[in-house]
Amino acid sequence: MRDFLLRPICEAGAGGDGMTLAGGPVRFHKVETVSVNRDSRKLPLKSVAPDALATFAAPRAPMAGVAFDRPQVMGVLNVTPDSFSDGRPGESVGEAAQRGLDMAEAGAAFIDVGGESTRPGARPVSPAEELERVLPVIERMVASGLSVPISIDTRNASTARAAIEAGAAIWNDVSALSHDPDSLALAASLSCPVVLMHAQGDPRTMQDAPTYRHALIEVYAWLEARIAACAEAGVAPERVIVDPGIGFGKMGAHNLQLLAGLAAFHGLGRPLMVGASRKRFIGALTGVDEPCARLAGSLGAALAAAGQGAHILRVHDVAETLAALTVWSAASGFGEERR
Ligand code: 8Y4
Repeated sequence: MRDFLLRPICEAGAGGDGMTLAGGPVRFHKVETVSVNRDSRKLPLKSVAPDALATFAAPRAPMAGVAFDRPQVMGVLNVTPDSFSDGRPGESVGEAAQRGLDMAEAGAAFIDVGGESTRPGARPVSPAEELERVLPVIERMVASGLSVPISIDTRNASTARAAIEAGAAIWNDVSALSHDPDSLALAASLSCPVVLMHAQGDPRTMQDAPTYRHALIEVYAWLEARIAACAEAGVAPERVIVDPGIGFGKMGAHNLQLLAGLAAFHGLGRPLMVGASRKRFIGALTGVDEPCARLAGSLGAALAAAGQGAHILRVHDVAETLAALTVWSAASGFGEERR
């Protein structure tokens, strides 16, 4: 198992020298070593292997037509009647679809539709029930001319297949195609991007004292191995988006280590997605029990992730996150572009 990583040290507004980080607005001028048992060291770029630097710096190709030259926002559209954070009991298909259209109008680059609550301790719903929730909403948004790609948040191959047939463009799987034995083969038969997210354990038990020797190194190594396993099964790495899975089998300190070390994941050479919005570690840091009241803390997490070159921020509050990114970008001297 890997016990060593490199992490680009990001300095917003540091000017035109150094290298661009993964094709985005952030630059880096040094790289730090991350190791399980040795102290971190800061290395000048001239003493880092050129191929490692090239992987950190290379622009990431667009996915589903969305460019990654700036942080993009993915709006969360939960259609779980029981979701404790933004579920709407009794909401109609039309109302749910309208929420998606509104998020696109507000500037979301993707809409992530999910019908199974994966919150800690949640009981799984059957794939049939999940599909019954998401499919009508996807069909309605497509029929209404939604202008941005839909991502389908599911661990089930049958749900993913039907959603993609109905027009979804990305498969977001919190089990990284490991939950359903049919998922790898289905993904191989498709041509859409897939989000491989790290989780330790399954949603029902994942928060029962998760442990790591070093969360950043272990999550990185796991994603690296998963990319290889997917490639073996016929899912080209070029279709993969990686995500460290904030809150999925992690204690507060693990989540913070992942966010603080986030730029290391650019070593995987893939677009990087992060979902911190409204999660429990934010509530714990800020003393806010109610998930809906965690906006301010969530914006802090979003800007921290953007500062380490995250390409996709999965958030509940699209307009607010975009406003924060606009000011962050302008105040960081990222130039003429709006963000
Ligand atoms: C309050 C509100 C507290 C929401 C917790 C939550 C991710 C994801 C989720 C993520 C990717 C959630 C489907 C969990 N999180 N997909 N999905 N990355 N790729 N919890 O971080 O939002 S659901």
